[in-house]
Amino acid sequence: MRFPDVPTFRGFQAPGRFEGEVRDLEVVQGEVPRDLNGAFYRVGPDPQYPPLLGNDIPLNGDGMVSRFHFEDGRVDFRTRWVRTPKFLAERAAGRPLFGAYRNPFTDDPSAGGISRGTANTNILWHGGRMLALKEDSHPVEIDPITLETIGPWDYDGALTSATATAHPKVDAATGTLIFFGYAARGETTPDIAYYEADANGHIVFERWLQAPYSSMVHDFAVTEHHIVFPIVPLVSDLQRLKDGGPHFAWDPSKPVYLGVLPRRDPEAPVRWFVGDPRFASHTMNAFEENGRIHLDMSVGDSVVFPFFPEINGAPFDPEAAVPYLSRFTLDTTKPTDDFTQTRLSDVAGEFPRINEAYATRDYRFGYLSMQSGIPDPTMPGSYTGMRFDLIGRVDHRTGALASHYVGDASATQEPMFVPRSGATSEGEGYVIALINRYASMHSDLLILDAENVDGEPVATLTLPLRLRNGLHGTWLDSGQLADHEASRTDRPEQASS
Ligand code: V55
Ligand code: FE
Repeated sequence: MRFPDVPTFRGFQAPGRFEGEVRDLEVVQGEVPRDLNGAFYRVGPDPQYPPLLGNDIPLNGDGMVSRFHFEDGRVDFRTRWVRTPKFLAERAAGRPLFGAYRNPFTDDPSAGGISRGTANTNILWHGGRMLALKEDSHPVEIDPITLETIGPWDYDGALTSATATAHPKVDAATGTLIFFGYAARGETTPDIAYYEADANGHIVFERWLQAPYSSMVHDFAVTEHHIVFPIVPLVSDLQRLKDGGPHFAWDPSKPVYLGVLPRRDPEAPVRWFVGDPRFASHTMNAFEENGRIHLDMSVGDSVVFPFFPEINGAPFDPEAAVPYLSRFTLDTTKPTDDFTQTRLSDVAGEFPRINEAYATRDYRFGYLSMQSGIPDPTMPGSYTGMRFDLIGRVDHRTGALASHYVGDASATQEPMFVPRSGATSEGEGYVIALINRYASMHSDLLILDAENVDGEPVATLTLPLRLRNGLHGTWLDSGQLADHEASRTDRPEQASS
């Protein structure tokens, strides 16, 4: 086999395609804190086979999950592909069967009817299950200890949508899972299915609605009493798929809609707030205050993905694409349908995270990958792209930004906040991130003190391999892992090969 000689599959982004483990990772700086016990999980695309059509976009690789298990100052690493139906079919065939990203019309006939999901975007722990998520398909359950695949999970048949978001929210106060599927009646349909599942993982509420147009709804927002669907003009179209075109296109003639509905209300009309076109991808958090909803997201003037074309063929605009953490405010007490946007940081940033105990509520701190904008001479031109050279912590109370520069010829992946065990305040904990080292072509795992992000790192561990760019992940503390091990008897057979 041979992968195409294009940046998506070369250099640091060359396919990893390696499964295995490294016990007791080497610590090259500092010391791993003994009060950091649990496991950090992250997932990203890593193609098993070269693209069927000769080239592909970076979002379409098979989900590769990595696990870093922390115990008494030691860290063990394990990495394994999710055995999705797609992965298993292609492994059995010994060749790629699925074509372009979210375009089933480009598949080999033998792929017909098999789920195209890659499980490559996020890891969720909820209701005693670990799920690998991709927004175009159903979740796939994996074992949080071995990373072996258990199989697709449809909530005992209650997941009636064809899809489920990779960005569900857990209300920490109740353990409730709030999630949705878009393109819920099939690719490019404007249908959205909204669900809530109780702390045991049983779906207890379902409601269907229609977006004003079909688009990528990558993330959404949840507050104590409301949910908000951001509809941004990265549009999809069935005819374009049939013509063999890309799944999404940027259509700046369309407005942004923010659809607000009260939680767990089967009937209340969706209220659509309307604004000028712009791109918004990931939610940091959202909360409400006296009838106003504040929604903190990374927002750019234009689409961030260079591989989804402008609908009329205009060239990709890298300056307009730069995302900044911004706050949308919607006043539900007023009759008007407008909303405001306020920039929360003048440093570009994406992959926002929080202390998950504060999800859906007023909060003070957020963590994200940021771009200093200072060009790195070893990486010409990279400063307008997506190389994140800073890990930032924003303090919404003071407006202060603390940041850690991850080094020359280096970039951070999504920073994960881990609360310190027994913490008494929101900000107490660690920030963990995988760092790409482009000069030596390997990955480091960096641990920062969340209250001293700009100080000396707590520890740096080094991996004897390269983990290409991933997306999102989660943390399970040692208590959650122990509970899971105790309940691990009589689970179904696990998918192998
Ligand atoms: C994103 C990632 C995806 C996807 C859609 O914003 C959006 C990121 C890794 O897959 O299918
Ligand atoms: Fe995402």
